[in-house]
Amino acid sequence: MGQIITIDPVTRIEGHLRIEVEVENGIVKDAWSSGQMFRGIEIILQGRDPRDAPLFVQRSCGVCTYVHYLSSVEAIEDAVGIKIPDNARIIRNLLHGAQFQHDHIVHFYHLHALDWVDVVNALKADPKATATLADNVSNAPWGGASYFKRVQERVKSFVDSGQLGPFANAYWGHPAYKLSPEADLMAVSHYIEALRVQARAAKLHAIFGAKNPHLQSLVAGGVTCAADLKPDRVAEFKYLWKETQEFIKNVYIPDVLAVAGFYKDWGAIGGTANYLAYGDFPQTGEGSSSDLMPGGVIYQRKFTDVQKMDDKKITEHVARSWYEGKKDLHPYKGVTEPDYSDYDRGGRYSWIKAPRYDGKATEVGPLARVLVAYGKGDPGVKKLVDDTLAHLSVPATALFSTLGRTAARALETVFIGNAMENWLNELVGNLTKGDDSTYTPWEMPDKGMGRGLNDVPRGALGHWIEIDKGKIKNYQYVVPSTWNLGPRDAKGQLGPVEEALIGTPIADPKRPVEVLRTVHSFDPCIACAIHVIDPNSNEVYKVKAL
Ligand code: NFE
Ligand code: MG
Repeated sequence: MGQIITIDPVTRIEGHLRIEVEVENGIVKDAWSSGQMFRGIEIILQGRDPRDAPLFVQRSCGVCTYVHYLSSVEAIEDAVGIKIPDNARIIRNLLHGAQFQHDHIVHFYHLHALDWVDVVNALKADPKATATLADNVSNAPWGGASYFKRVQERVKSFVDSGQLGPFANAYWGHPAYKLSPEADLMAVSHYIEALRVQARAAKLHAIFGAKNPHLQSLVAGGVTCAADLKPDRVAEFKYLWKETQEFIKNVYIPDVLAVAGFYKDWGAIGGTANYLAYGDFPQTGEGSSSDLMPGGVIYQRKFTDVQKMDDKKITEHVARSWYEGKKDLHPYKGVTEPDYSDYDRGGRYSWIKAPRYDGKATEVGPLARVLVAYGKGDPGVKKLVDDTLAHLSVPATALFSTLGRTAARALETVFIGNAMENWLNELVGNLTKGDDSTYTPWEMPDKGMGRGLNDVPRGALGHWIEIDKGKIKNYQYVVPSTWNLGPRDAKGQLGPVEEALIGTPIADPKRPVEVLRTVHSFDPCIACAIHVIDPNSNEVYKVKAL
């Protein structure tokens, strides 16, 4: 047995995740991903009016604040057989697009960048040389030697006072950090700017959704923001959208490319084999066949051979999770019966279930979506990906990696953000024609079964509902971070993040920044992945942030 490294909790994520790796001769040989909290939202829903579900499930998470709302409303619509008006589809796409813009900016700058950027090293930078570098790589609206000098002084005052705040407890000075001091200073300053940008981007949700987090304007049948479909509100949305999209194009994308240029070796580390996308952003009333980001499945990295996605092939395993039962079940038949035993690497070790598609562990998220769209030949995605590969001088195989996952997230942000302009124009066109319909009336049936499948910032999200006597009989959701961070299944097959970690080089087992790079590249959200915190868990598992 090699040496076991335990990271518990993994920080810069939502929820409680424990990652263990076994390292031998400086390489990860085995890995375990464990969700350390239990939530019983699915159990709380049983017996309630189905119209309660969207409001309850949305509270699963304050990060992807909108997506459970959307999927739950769509699951009811599917069960009842409701077709929503065109304007409702467009508004939902706009709110969903805004979620991507906001979420991916926050992920790159505030949750992931410090795995690649050494904040303390930025103190060694020459502000003038940093200004020249920033002019060369990005089109940021701020810059110049005096600007970078001020940022450097702020960082220095943090470091000198010993109060690093959000920059504390990192592995500064680790040999795996490769950026020049100037690139580090540029990235740190963009980290600070991105805090302001994300606060403004969050207002997009408030315009057509009343607030953020936890929007208020969706109901089964359509949307309720009819009073906001006015030129001034649309113009306000467009203004904020444009400001956000300009940051994405002029700062986020160039920063990802600049950082990636220092870490090309990560184009061969952290990949997985199978990928699943449900697809999203229906462009017409036809539904998923008109999705901007198409659905599909890729086996064994064969991205030129994208298979059709069939949600009947989804099951969830609990053989290695703290739930009763051993058999894998389709979400319509899913059972969530907690049964906690000790943490046992050879047995049950997580509150996360293990979803499988056609029996296989599949990665979901930006990389899966981009690979599916690329493999299906979408011209817009193809151009973005090919230009990026050419810019970095790396082959397409470099996509199957930690670097590929982080780059794919940036590329889809710009792609989806661009499409939002078309949706706004379409909305204005409908309103100008006099089509201001936003809701289809319906009645609650006695019985029904339905699902809402969406592709949300972290990946494929599905909600399944069974209605009986007008009440919720069963409700299950399978969430992106359940797919990506789930444990082994009944057959012993590893979950995607476990698979991705194997083969990772570790320079210093006491400071495993390399493990964090791959784990963070999935943008884990354990609040979502496990659907009331176990008050004992923090006592049972002492924090071992090695
Ligand atoms: Ni709590 Fe979420 C997204 C969902 S989880 S962040 O995106 O669903 O993986
Ligand atoms: Mg959808």
